[in-house]
Amino acid sequence: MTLYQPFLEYAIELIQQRLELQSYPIPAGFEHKSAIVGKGKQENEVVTTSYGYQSPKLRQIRAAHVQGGNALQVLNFVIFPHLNYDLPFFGADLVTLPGGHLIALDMQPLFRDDREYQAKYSDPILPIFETYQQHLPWGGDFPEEASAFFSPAFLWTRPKEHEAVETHVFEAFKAYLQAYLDFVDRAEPVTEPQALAAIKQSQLRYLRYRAEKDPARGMFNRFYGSEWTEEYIHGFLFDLERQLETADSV
Ligand code: DBV
Repeated sequence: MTLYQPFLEYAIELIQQRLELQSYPIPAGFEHKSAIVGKGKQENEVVTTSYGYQSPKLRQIRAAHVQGGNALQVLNFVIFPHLNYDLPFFGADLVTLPGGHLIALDMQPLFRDDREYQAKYSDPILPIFETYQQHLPWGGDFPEEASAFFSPAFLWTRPKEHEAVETHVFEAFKAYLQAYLDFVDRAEPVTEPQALAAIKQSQLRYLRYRAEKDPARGMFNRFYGSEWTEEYIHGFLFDLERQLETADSV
């Protein structure tokens, strides 16, 4: 059972159609990682596969796909725009664990409390959000400090039924990604130095939060050890700081 494989295939096909796509380098040893976990009947192979792309406006489009049997399926798919665009992040965290499904889908704003920014990048998504929220009610508690990073169109839900993931969640994922690519089509480069500095600060704030609080850290530590995990997080999943240290343009 590979619940999120169709999501991944859809996303890759769509970005290939709509963007001038190039691959994004994945550090050696991180494209494919597997481990045997559990004992006896519980024994399972857990495979993590990584995907990376880039386009003229998008610095990194990347996915981590974790497959470890029926009760362990994760697709974390994030798009990080180049620092000279005010585009939000596309963020999808699709998680199936023994306890159930946990779905987070959003266009995560750079400037959440800026009304003009909201009008540009959140308001247009609200009708899409409302369409799917009818079937996918609010998922309840989530870390208070994370709320600063989500938009009013944050779809956060814990569907009880497997089928809801294959239908409503999949449709919502497609609609959000299409709408995101519409934003990308229209985005114009930012040139004003103050605006550029604000974008960089906001991207770094987001990135540091996600790297520091990555909810998958515990899971990856258990499967693959902490050395691999930290390198995966800082060297691939949330790599902006590293890139700023080494590259002259990002
Ligand atoms: N989450 C990631 C990456 C993952 C991943 C890179 C590759 O950012 C998986 C894997 N998310 C993942 C797993 C869990 C969650 C949970 C395995 C379950 C952890 C567990 O229960 O042990 C949205 N993801 C979550 C939660 C939230 C998100 C709110 C619940 C965490 C909790 O209750 O503590 N997406 C996540 C998030 C941000 C985001 C926190 C912040 C900006 O964009």
